[in-house]
Amino acid sequence: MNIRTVATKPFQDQKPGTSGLRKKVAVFKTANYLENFVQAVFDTIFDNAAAPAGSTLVLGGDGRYYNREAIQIILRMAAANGIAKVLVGQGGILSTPAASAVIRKYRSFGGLILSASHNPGGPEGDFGIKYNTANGGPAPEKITDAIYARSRALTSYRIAEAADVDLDRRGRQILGDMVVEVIDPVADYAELMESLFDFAAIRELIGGGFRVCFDAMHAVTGPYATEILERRLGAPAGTVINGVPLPDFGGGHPDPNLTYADQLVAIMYGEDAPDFGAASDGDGDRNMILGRHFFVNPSDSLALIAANATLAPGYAAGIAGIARSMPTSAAADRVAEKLGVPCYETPTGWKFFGNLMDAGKVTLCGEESFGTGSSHVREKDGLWAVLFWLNILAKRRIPVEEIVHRHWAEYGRNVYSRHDYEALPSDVAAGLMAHLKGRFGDLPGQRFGDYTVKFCDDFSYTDPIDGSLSTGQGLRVGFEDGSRIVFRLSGTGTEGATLRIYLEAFEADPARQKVDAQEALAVLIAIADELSQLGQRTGRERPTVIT
Ligand code: VG1
Ligand code: CO
Repeated sequence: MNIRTVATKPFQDQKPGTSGLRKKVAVFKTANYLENFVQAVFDTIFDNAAAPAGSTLVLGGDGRYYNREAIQIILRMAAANGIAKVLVGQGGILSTPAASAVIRKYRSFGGLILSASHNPGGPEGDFGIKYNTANGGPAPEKITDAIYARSRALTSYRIAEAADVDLDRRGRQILGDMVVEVIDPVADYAELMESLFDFAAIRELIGGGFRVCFDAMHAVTGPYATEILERRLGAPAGTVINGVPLPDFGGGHPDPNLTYADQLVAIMYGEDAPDFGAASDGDGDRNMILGRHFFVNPSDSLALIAANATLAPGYAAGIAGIARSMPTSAAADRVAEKLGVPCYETPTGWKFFGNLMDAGKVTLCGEESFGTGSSHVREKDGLWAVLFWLNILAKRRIPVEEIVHRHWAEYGRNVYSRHDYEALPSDVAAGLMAHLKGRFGDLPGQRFGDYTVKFCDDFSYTDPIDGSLSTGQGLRVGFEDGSRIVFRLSGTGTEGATLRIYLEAFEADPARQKVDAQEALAVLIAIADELSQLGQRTGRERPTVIT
């Protein structure tokens, strides 16, 4: 095998964000850009030496534009860095949760997942890359920091001279001294789902006329959902819409929320709506759950799955604990309390859940951003959440809306909303955060109408397993009655800055729970504006996306 050592210079901006390195495709296509990051990963995990004998890497992505080209480059670099074997999804496809499952099942040392998740794709869109460790989860900050440091010191990378691998042909191929095994991207994942959920009960539910609509948004879950929902669970053809993955996601924004999944929303709020609707994102780790004319808030979904977990065979013995990201509502905390299990509050991003799951402290994890998952893998998992809901519905046989209403009546409702202000000038966003933080000394005790500030802080987290400290994770303003507002800057955007404002209030009275969240939160929304000088500083009259 011929290996070339190519001289290179460090890039300044290869710091991984909330979920790996995400940039415009044009940036990734800059000479040596992808190569530098990949070499920095290999140098970090192999300690600047060749890979240990017998190492297996998992490789795949969400099928977006530049996926195949990037895979060919990474395969040649893997061979040049002494990796013995790469498992790559056919067509270059592996959803993020499927990649996690494959890493775990085949005891690989880790994986490279190519995705910018819910960000748009295509030549003008975004691309991304993320390193996951042997537990199947995103590398913890310790490792991503080391990768970044290494990328800043890099002077060369290694790449094999070899022909392209045929990504569409399943089975073994040889690249230099390395074996490339092109695998079915769906099979291992589907088998894992069958081991967790009562497929017979779901099949019976669907066979009885229960109607489902799943929107794959022309992203990676198409083949997974078609295999599982239509083939294995017997849902009629057409249950999965937008099921063919396209490099530009059909021009859409593969983000399963009420704004971007508008086709599904129209179906679920239309006449003759199906009983259950769901969507997933670019790389298959997010989920949106809808009932007929009804939206399930992701924070509620986590709580509800926890409360009903034992209905699914994989969780029949109960759950060890729950973890949620800080901005996620405290609905799950109430369920944990009732179940007598711990509930952990972590910073945003799935990488903070890995240690807790590895230590057996938690079974279920969730984020308000349409992310739910469990210790079956180490990523959030869109279709898993959909199947969990179908399993619950198959057992309880009441509509989605009724399940949520009964849950609120029993536990109280954490009325919740997130307002996103996308593509703000970075200095405006930074100025707003600095202004708000500057007020923190005076805020406690101040009254805003009926709301009195109880505390405010910049959230930081000490990992209970390895003691590592993460700071600057979001500005919190808590009120005496338990309501709160959180301000956070996104770590996944690629244009300017995205400000996220998370609003939460608690309603214990069932007679007042069935209200519109925006109405119920109107006063808090106004307080958020006043505290941060939002309108004045951004000139925006309304959020880009409301969830
Ligand atoms: C967003 C979400 C966060 C999620 C992350 C990755 O991050 O808020 O909860 O973990 O995306 O999700 P941020 O920093 O933009 O708020 V995925 O589906 O893009 O991998
Ligand atoms: Co995603």
